[in-house]
Amino acid sequence: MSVTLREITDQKHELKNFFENFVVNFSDRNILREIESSLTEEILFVGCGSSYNLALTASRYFERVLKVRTRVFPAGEVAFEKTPKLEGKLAFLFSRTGNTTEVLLANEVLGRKGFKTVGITIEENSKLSKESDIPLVFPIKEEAVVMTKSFNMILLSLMFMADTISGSPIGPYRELVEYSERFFDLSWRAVEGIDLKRYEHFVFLGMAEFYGISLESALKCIEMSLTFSEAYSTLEYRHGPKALVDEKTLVFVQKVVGMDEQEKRLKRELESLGATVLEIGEDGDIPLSNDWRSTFLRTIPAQILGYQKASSRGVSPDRPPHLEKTVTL
Ligand code: F1P
Repeated sequence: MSVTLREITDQKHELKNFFENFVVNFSDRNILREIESSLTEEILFVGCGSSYNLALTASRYFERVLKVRTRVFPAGEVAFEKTPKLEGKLAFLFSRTGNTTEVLLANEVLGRKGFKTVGITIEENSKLSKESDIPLVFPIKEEAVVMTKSFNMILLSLMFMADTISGSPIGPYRELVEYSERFFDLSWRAVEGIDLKRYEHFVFLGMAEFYGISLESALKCIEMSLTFSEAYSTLEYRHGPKALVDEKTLVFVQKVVGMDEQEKRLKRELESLGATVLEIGEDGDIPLSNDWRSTFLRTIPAQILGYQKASSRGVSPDRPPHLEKTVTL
């Protein structure tokens, strides 16, 4: 069995155990105190590739729940000091493998500027875990080149942490985690129902947190299935990119609270141009609560799509050409 598929599928059962055994106790850590003491400052979120998408998505949720100001940068821009002036005292640095060169250089630069760095990784023995001020090592095993379940598990943990700090109830997370198995099956069924050979262009649309999810969705489909894939903030798609729509285009829309009317009109318009549109969310083709807390489940349909499209094209999702698990400069 493909390692990537195994790790995508692991989420069906692992999310629940991970939530009950790790996430709910996560709030004990001294990281909470650091965040609480930085709430009036700007907090930086930094990463590369999927970890950049994770940083972007988490930052939007931190802003929403904690009312903090955040800034998000690709690690390369921090590493080579191409950012505007950086202010604040806390930076979250994301790297699944913990050895990506730009992230390690960014950690050094931020340390020199007086930031306390939180190194978010799944590798205990990585350089990031050793060199960051506060290593946050997640108990997740992921071997494939393509990052899948760790994206969702880390995101869930950080979102839960933000809600813990803000004193929000945790009940809704438990419900979403309970629903994750069914959501996985519904996503699988929805993707299986698509004649994937027909589509050569994938588009992922979402707003706010769901924009980060859309970027990650597109990246999954590129990495696994080598299919031309793009992501936009939902309504941005009408401002130019839709010129590329035809009957080979498959569009995934992440539904957002209060946007039903706009989403309906967009769907109608894109369908009239020949595209197929699938909605993820309340009353959507793949049903899910539109609560922002559902963010940590929302890449699952695209992870399945990437895998299935790779299979239909006869390419291996485990061996994306030109990619390595860790990029070193
Ligand atoms: C970041 C990353 C991956 C991507 C690729 C190269 O790695 O960009 O997201 O899939 O294979 O590296 P990391 O810093 O999260 O380990």
